[in-house]
Amino acid sequence: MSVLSRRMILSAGVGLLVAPWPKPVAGQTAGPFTLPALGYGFEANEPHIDAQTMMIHHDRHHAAYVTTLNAALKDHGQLADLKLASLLGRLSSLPDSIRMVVRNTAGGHANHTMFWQIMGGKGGAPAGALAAAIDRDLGGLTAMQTAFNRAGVGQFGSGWVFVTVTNQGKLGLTARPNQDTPLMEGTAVLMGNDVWEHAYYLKYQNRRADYLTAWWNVLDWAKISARYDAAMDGTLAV
Ligand code: MN3
Repeated sequence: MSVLSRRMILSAGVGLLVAPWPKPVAGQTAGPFTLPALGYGFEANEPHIDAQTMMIHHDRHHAAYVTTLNAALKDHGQLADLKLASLLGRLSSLPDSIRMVVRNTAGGHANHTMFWQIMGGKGGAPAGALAAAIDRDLGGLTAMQTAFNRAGVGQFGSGWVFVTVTNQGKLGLTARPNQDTPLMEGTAVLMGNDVWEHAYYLKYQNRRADYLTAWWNVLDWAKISARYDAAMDGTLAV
């Protein structure tokens, strides 16, 4: 372990207890990426996702991805200038020394940024163009939910389930391990669920299927519709 990474971990451990994240490491530039605000309270997704899970997940897990990503990029100024999706789209061209850490942390940053955006709602059903696309491409909301939940249960170990969207508005369903994302293949993400144990273990323990089922109750379909429109406008960031 390098001196820098050991320092980061020590700093991170202290930061968990006493300070909001991200906590800059002495002598290190702040880096180009920042932890986005949730946009709602930690309790907003109760009772389906508990406030403690939301706090740990956002303030610790996501914050750590951002801190580690910025540290990895700090000596690679030209990469640090890239937008997150562009960085994820060119992993194969990155230096060997940082490719894996960027894959994991930039992926984690993109995935969680999307994840917070689409929650904080009351579930229900999509409307308008998005509802029509779900009917056309994924067999309707109920069929989509069934296939999505099945993919989530079937994802071995940690990972994500995603609904992808093309710039013509065509939807697809896919799962990825770890913090991988379809953005790594240049494919936009409409929405997705985190099936890492840290996303659900405090409340659901090993019952991932129950978490996947409950998650639909906290979605904000207006936000997801806005992402759908942005994907077709070419303005969807991650
Ligand atoms: Mn997570």
